[in-house]
Amino acid sequence: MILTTHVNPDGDAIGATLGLYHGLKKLVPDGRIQSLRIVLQDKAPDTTRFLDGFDRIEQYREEERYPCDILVCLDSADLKRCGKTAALAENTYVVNIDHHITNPGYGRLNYVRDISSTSEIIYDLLKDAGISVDVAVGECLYTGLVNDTGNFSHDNVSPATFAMAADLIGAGVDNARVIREFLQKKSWGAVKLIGEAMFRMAYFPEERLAFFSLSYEEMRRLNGRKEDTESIVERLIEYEEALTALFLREEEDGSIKGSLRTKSVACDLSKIAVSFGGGGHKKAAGFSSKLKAGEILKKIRKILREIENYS
Ligand SMILES: [Mn+2]
Repeated sequence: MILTTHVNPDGDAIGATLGLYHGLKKLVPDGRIQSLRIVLQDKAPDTTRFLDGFDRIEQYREEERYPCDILVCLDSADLKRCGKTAALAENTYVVNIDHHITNPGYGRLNYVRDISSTSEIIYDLLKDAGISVDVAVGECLYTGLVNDTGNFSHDNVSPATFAMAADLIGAGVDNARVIREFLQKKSWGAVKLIGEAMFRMAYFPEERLAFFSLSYEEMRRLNGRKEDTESIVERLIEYEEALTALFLREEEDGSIKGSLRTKSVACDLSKIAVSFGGGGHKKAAGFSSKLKAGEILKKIRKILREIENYS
C-alpha cells in the first residue's frame, strides 16, 4: 500500500498522510501491511520536519519500482494533483480521501467530505476505527488543521473542528510548539519573498483585487523555494479594501501556479479555479495553467467584474 498526496504538499497534505500512516501502523499488527510506504512527487516542506514519520516520506523517482496494490490519495482534488505518483494508480485499487468540493470521485473508493481539512477526515476515521490518537499522531493532524483553517481563522472552522482540536490538546499536543515549528519559523528566503510581495503587490479597485505575480527568475534571485511562497496569498487578502486576492507564481517549466482567496460571499473560487483546470473551496482555491500570467490576470478580473452582488 502506498500513501500519496498532492504536489507542493502543505501542512494538511503532510499531516493527513502521516496521521493515516501512523494510524494504519497501529491498526494492523507489524508485518500485516506489506511495504506500507509514503511516496510523493515533491519534497515535504521543512516546516513539517518536526512531525513524527517525516523521515519515512520518500520522493518519487522515475527509475524506481513501486509495487502497489492499494494507492491512497489524500487531500488531492483530482488524480493529476498527485503529479508523478498518479502513474501508480494504473491497475491499482485507488482510495480517494479528500475535502475539496470539486473532487470528482476519481477513486474506486471515495471518501470526500466538505469539512475543514483532510486531517479532520483522518481524525474521524481513526476515532471510528478505535485507534488511539497519541501525541505523535495528534501533532500531524493538528498541523493539518492549523494549515487549512489559517490557524482557526477561516470560516471552515466548525464546532467539530474545535472539538477535534480540544481532544488533540487533551491528548498532549503542544499547541505552542506546533505553531512555532510550523507557522512561525520562516527561512531567510521566505521572509524576503513575503517582503517583496507586500512591497510590490498591486491593487485593482474596480475588482477589489489584490494581486502579486512572481517569476521563476525573481524567486531564484531571492533564494526562495516554492514552499516559501505558501503564505503570500493569505497576506495579500489582509489588505482591508481587497475582497479577493490572486497570487501567481511561475514554475521552472514556465507554467503558472495560481492561488486565490476571497472574503466575498458572492464569489465561488472553486468554480473559477475549475475553469483554469484546478479546484478547491469557495473561499480558497488554486490551479496550474499554461497561460501567461498577464492573460490569467485579465481573465480573472473579467470574471470578478461579472459576479452579481460582488461584495
Ligand atoms: Mn487540505
